[in-house]
Amino acid sequence: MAAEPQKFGLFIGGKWVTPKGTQRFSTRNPATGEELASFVAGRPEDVTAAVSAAQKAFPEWRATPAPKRGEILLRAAAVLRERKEEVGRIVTREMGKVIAEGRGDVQEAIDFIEYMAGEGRRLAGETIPSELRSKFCLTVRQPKGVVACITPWNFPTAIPNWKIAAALICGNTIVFKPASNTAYCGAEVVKVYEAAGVPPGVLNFVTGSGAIVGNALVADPRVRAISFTGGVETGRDVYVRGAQQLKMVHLELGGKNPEIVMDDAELPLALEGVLFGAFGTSGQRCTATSRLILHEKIYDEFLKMLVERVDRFVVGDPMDPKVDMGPVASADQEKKILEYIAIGKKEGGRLVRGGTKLTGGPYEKGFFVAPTIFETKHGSRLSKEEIFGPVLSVIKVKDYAEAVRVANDVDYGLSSSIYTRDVNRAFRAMDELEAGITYINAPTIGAEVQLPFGGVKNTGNGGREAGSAAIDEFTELKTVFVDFSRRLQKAQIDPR
Ligand code: UN1
Repeated sequence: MAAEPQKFGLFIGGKWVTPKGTQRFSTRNPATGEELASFVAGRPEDVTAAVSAAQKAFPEWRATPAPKRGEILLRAAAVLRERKEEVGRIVTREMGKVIAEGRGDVQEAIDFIEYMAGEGRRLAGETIPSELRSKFCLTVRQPKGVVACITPWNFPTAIPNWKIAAALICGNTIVFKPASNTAYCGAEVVKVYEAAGVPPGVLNFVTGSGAIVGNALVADPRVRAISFTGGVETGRDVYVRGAQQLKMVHLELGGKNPEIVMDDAELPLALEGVLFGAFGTSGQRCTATSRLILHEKIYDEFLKMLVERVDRFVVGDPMDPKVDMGPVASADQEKKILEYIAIGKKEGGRLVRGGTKLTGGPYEKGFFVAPTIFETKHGSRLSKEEIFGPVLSVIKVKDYAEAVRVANDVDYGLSSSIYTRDVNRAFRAMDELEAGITYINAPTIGAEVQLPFGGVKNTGNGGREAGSAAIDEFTELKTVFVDFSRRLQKAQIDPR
């Protein structure tokens, strides 16, 4: 039985509020069309109120010792662990990834919050020698102030937490805007921090469109940094607008991630890798394997193995543990993916499997696209543009050099993978693949929270999140010189 849709307000200054006269929007289950929850369509004045609350809370949060902030984070991790199953199911119901992945999304959030809680007892600066006598030099980390976290729908609890937990431990206060179609997950994340005792105004939550809420956040001069994960076009726009106010803009954008399978690869292992990489989360990961680059010697054999497995792939209700792949996240997603499939056909790719919307029976009310495999030529749009769906381009190459050339010849560089048993080649690939992440004998997905995450080229603007890099994202480094010589010493000028 469908539960009564919940109604959420905004979370501003420690209170759930529904400002007068607001309009609402709802999120729906992409597998069934069921309405899940409704939210306030935030307006610029709501953003102003949220930023004011964050600004007001900042001095006290900044002054709270980082280990104390860490204790609150640890409580948040405990609350989320307690609620893992419940929130994992909300993830699956709201964005359609299969339930094992819904739980994984939440686990990634828990892992990261715990990792950042520990950072409260580090937050390390450096001590560096002075060129002068009786002078001591060091760096300390200070929070940036009010920061905006703008997050996507594909990891609706993990990615918000990558940003929120890191920003909090560093002493920043936050306005968090989730993707509209996973606002329910976003609200649950906020409830976790509320239950953990984050003080009022430290974490604020404003739902609504990017055009209104996102833009108002970017425009507010009090917001000193913006951490954005999403599409390239929006990311570029946020970057340009942020630049006008010299804001720090952190971007995590698209990918066109290759899995290379060499002729000496362990083929069954590479097969498991590509299935998980290409069709996990219905291909809707920035790290999804969207290109399979096969050595010509194993091309026919591997493609046959792949097709046999895909033919047995179960697409359906993502809540059913026997299902391999759920729906795509929304009508917009479905439309875009089907458009790319049409492009693939038109430009002469050979459709090997899938290529259709699934209809009838369990698919009737949802957005289901069959797992799709195209044989493509490198250079075609399908082989170079991000699709963000269960569509895999297969490309034949004659040797390692060509594989790397093809792998690198795209506008993105997030993740990459090579399957080979040649250790020298594996190390070469580690060096030569143009990407922020390279996996050897493992798929392009599966990042762990204690390592930096991010990419090169159009995937971002040079920053990394997760790992200790997350601390760089959310702090200013202050350099301190302490002169205890009791005289004026002149660097570069005093006799050496
Ligand atoms: C993303 O798709 O934006 O490595 C994040 C992975 C996940 C995170 C993906 N742990 O695929």
